[in-house]
Amino acid sequence: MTDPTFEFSHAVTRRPAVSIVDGLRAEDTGAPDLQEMLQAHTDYVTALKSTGAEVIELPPLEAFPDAMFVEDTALCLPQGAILMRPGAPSRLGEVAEMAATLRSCYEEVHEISGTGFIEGGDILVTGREILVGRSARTDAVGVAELSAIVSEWGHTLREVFTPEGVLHFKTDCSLLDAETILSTKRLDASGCFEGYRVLYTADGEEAAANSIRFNNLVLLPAGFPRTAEMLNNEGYEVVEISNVECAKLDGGMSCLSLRF
Ligand code: CIR
Repeated sequence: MTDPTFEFSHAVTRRPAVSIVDGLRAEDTGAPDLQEMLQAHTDYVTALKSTGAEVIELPPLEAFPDAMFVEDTALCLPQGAILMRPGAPSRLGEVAEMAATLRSCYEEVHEISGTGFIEGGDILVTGREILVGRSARTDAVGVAELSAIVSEWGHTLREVFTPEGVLHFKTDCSLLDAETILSTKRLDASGCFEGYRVLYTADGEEAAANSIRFNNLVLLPAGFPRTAEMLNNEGYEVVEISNVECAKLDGGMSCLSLRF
């Protein structure tokens, strides 16, 4: 039996484009360096492949500076995929660019087609439910439309809230296994993970929360030694990937792939 929350045979990634310097960011801390970003992206893809998964590597999209953050364009579940409707206007067109790839992988592909907005970075799929954080990018109408689609497939969706000033719900948390979540203390304080086993990022290492469990590995942004040590002590196999350039655009480990 595979566990669909962290055992994956496929991932989709997209290489960064030259236009990445125009990517969205909450605060300008300087332009990302494309060469450094490409190196980190290669390391990321290599880590995914090292688990035996097939990685579909899509080419850069100059017209969409944030297109490398593919996670926001779709939700991939065992029953099918759902194309999202990003709340950032400059990112809406990324969805059509992802559609063909997902249609070639899945028999069933739905789309959020109403007036609401929802981005994949606000969605955490656990062993028992789908948590969706309302945020500046994800609204109640978008959440309701997704809820209707996934309930047809037998999933329970629970609406939660992304903390003020945090880009996405998963900026502050990630799934380690079906029942275990890596979270910042500030997000867990909202009570959204009651009943789960929660491991905290070390104080001052909140940016380590945007990690991914992918098969046998936990891909963790590099530079958070106390969180890495805690995860190692808990028995997880941690691979550290540089996130310096993506962090300038509020990106982390989860946003760089779709996993199914
Ligand atoms: C954005 O603001 O949309 C991008 N610069 C970063 C998106 C990160 N995506 C994610 O965490 N899922």
